[in-house]
Amino acid sequence: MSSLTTPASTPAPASPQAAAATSSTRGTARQIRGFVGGAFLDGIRAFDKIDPVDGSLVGQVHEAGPHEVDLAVAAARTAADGPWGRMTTGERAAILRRVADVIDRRFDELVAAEVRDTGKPETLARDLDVARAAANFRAAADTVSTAGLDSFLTELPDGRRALNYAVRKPLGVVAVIVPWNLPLLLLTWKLAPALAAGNSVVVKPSEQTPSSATMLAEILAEAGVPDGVVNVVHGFGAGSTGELLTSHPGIDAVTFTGESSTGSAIMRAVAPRVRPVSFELGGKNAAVVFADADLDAAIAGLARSTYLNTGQVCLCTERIYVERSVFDDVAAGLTEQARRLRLGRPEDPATTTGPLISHEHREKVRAYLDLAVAEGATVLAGGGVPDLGDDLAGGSWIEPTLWTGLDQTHRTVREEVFGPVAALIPFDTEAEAVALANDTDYGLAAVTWTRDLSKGHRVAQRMRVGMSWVNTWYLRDLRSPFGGVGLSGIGREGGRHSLDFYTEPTNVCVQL
Ligand code: NAD
Ligand code: 6OD
Repeated sequence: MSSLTTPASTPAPASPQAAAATSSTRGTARQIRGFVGGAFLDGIRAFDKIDPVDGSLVGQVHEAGPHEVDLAVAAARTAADGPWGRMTTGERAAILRRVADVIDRRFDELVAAEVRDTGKPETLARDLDVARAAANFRAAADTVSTAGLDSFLTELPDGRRALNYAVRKPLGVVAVIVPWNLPLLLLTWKLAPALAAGNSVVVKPSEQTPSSATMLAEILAEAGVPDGVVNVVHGFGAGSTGELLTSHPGIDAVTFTGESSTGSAIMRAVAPRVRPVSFELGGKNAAVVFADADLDAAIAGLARSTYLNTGQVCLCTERIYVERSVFDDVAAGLTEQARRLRLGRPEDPATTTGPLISHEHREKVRAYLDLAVAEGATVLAGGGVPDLGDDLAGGSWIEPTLWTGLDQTHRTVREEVFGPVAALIPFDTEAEAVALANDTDYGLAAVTWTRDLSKGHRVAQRMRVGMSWVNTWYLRDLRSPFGGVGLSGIGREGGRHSLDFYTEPTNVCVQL
């Protein structure tokens, strides 16, 4: 980490035009600052953000220290006690829809920011990340506009009658801590419903992907979200900004997406003050392919669920169980698909697959590739670091990889890799397939491929996961519950499930 000393906590102009100049340039390096109380904020130091495509410098990120985190929480508290939480849901929903409109208008800028930070193909950033950011705000506006109150008319045997109704109140100040794989998508997935419910927030984006969060703060201000309602602090996790935030006494709840071990650390941080948490954590997701499946569709679906975003989606498949009679067909088809993926620069429309997020993450994934071979894997595709020429030699590239020859005893079948890798394992019966898929400490997502719909429903329901797909993957309604069991998380978000987390009901009982 290179460090750059800057004056701590210097507020910068709040107008979007002035702010854009202040947030984006100083000298030659782009400066990525925090955003607190409606103004940009310098950090205690700055660290380099490196482009995973070629190792070039993206910019310098201002790390928030204790004072900056205090300022952010104080700004959020002031805003939480202000007009935002007292607005009608209709007024807040209208502002959130304006946010979605501004995202649409600044779509290309957001795509560019997301691509610079992650190296993902531009087409993916357009079709998935930024499109979903706007959709998240519209969905949250719809949900809050149509949410009713719980109400019960109570009639007791002694003749007394009472009307119960539960009003939903915001939690107050919510810490929103998000990872680097789908930075804007995952931030807005949490931020939009938190705001719709009337909360103020302090956002801590990943140190790997700071840019789109700072840009979003400008967009929210432009759309009319009052100052202090959304604050962004940048920095690292343990021993840095993330830990300062989650252990801060002014935080009323934490919503977090990231590694399971980080979830444990956050639980410990909030335990003394018993704050609610919503956790979307890691996974070691299974797909089950029955012999009666449409194999072409299954192979194409498996290629997508294994390799999308270079395997860096929490829902990605890393274990593929295939009925023995079609095992060789699926292995051959998926090997061909993996080898056809095209690694390259994000702006090239032919690119299907970007780099991993960082050299550090590549070292982790590469260690699993080596471990798989040591554990006895046969490598059908990939297995190492590609040579993409001098131009991309500084990037954190890895080959899309496929293994056979592994089983449940191997670490590579039990531990989350979070890269473009999967193990193919044969099975003989439906019961065995379900048992293998459920043989994990995680429990986020599963996919079943079959033409037999009864079997599809049956197996999907028996998967010990939060999300179970049949003959598709990642397709879903944003109102559906999203989350995991076991090491994959606590709670559900999406539609009314998000409102349930981001609000605290107060029941009012009136004797009639
Ligand atoms: P991570 O847990 O390392 O970091 C996530 C965020 O937490 C970052 O902003 C980081 O700075 C912060 N952080 C780290 N340690 C912290 C601490 N002690 N206190 C407070 N904040 C801390 O995860 P990552 O490497 O950024 O993301 C990859 C992981 O996220 C994978 O395990 C993946 O499965 C998981 N993930 C899960 C979902 C889901 O919906 N279940 C979605 C995306 C990613
Ligand atoms: O699509 C979503 O809403 C969502 N939360 C996706 C999570 C992906 C994990 O990497």
